[in-house]
Amino acid sequence: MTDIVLYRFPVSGHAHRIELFCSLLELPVTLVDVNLRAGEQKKPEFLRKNPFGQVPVIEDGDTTLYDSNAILVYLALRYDKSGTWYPRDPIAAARVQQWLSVAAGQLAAGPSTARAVKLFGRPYDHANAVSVSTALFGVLEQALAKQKFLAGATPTIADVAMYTYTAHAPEGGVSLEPYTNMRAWLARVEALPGFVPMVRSPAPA
Ligand SMILES: N[C@@H](CCC(=O)N[C@@H](CS)C(=O)NCC(=O)O)C(=O)O
Repeated sequence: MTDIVLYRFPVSGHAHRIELFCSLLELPVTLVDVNLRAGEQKKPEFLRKNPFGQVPVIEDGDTTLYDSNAILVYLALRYDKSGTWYPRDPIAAARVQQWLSVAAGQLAAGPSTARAVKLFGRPYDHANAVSVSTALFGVLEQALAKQKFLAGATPTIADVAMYTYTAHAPEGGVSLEPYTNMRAWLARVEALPGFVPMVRSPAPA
């Protein structure tokens, strides 16, 4: 199989989702860094790959795809022979989709936004992002009291989508200390064969 090309930024959690999932599936990947600080993602050649001017983008043969969750769905349906990472059963698939929506919703508006303020000086409302994070983590903590992974007993792309910005929440000033079940789940994801971490950034003082 020829390498999948992943356009990413090393501290982008959205892009890390894809690097992580490719590694879990043992898919060969060529990483191409897009310098977000220099605005490379808004240049015409990159906008042709993703009109929203964001990473991640993948190229797999003739196919170009953007949006991290769409890419996770594609990779699972195309390459996961076990069929477990994105189950085909209607109810099981919907349980995964619920968390993909949370990843694009509360996880992006909460921990990801809080981190963007602290690490990159983005002009967002940090207090609001922390409050969204606290509400989200309350729900996650309860969900993980009942099961090992977000959509059931085995890992799915829901866990991949939710992992990175949850694990890196302290970089945005959101502590994981109060959440025992969540920290145990993060450790379970980190113990999966093929797990690769995203580079850590210093937590704010
Ligand atoms: N919904 C998109 C969000 C991707 C996203 O927010 N990417 C950020 C990096 S984490 C980005 O490229 N930001 C640069 C910009 O918006 O100019 C996805 O899931 O892929």
